[in-house]
Amino acid sequence: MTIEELERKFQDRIDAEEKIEAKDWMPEEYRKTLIRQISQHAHSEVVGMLPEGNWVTRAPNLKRKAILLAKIQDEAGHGLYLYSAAETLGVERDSLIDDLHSGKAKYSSIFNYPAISWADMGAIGWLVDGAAIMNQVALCRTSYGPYARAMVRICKEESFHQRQGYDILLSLSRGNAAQKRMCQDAINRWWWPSLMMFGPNDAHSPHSAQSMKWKIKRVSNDELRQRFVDMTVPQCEILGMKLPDDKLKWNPERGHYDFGEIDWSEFNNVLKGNGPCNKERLADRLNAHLDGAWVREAAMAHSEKRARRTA
Ligand code: BYC
Repeated sequence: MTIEELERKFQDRIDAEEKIEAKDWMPEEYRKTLIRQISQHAHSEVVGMLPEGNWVTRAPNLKRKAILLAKIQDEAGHGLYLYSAAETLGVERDSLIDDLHSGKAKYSSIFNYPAISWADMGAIGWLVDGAAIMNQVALCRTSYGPYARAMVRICKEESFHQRQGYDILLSLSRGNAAQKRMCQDAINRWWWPSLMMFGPNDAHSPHSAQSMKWKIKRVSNDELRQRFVDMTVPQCEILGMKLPDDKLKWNPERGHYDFGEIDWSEFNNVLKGNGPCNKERLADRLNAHLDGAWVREAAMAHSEKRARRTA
């Protein structure tokens, strides 16, 4: 078969909603796009543990601490499923991790903002995990089988994450004046960066057209962002808090909330490595990796010993 015929057959399978599996023929660009997106996603899960890890020892009580620990462990697990999904495409996990540590690979912009109060644990769970779920529910129907299947499990865990975050903010919003202020301040700081998580506007998203055609992406950046805004506004009303956007208003004609313009210069600046915490996050990740070298060596030695015994 010629390459054109293979490509046509591949697109027919995608159009027929068939899942593409690891050993199936796929265009080289499809493979590369998936490796890029899945590995960025994996890196985001792993770097995403850092702002929260900062609060484990300062959680206000034992129950909150146990819940936060469980959430952070889930995120490590999500990173592992996703690195495994990327490996099915013929790439080595070590090389992906090297690209993260060298600054070559991206991870979600959101994790370059500081978590400065306990209320930030609530805002991250409610807004950041909420935005992540909105994106990931759509990815459960992505065309690449191993990625789609990983997403199903991840989404179940993410919905617990979102609820635990909302629960933290609900408690603070019913607390004393200082707790209410803390809650509002965290919402003010995390709202706009959460909207940026969905990526550039569709008109400025270089990968969207091809990724939508290949059904890697099922819903566009702008549409997911709009769904997130529509879902979040009523939840914020229950908290009795305000989202920091004067242009936020229900539009009965569109059947959606209108909202203000995102500061794209801030987004681009964070992507270039100049956000408030980019350098700190990468340094912490690299140190954690170096600190874990003995664990990796011990695990390798153990598996070699077992293999020798079996042989
Ligand atoms: N941050 O053409 P576009 C979580 C990049 S973590 C950084 O629209 P695409 C959690 C984009 O990569 C959840 N970079 O790209 C964990 C591209 O750059 P390159 C993370 C961004 O791929 C712990 C360029 O901008 N979720 O749940 O079609 C605690 C052009 O963009 C961002 C995922 O990773 C950004 N926000 O669409 C709590 C979901 N946005 O590669 C929670 C999987 C865009 O050309 N990923 N860029 O250099 C996706 O769904 C898609 O990759 C995106 C972007 C919607 C993010």
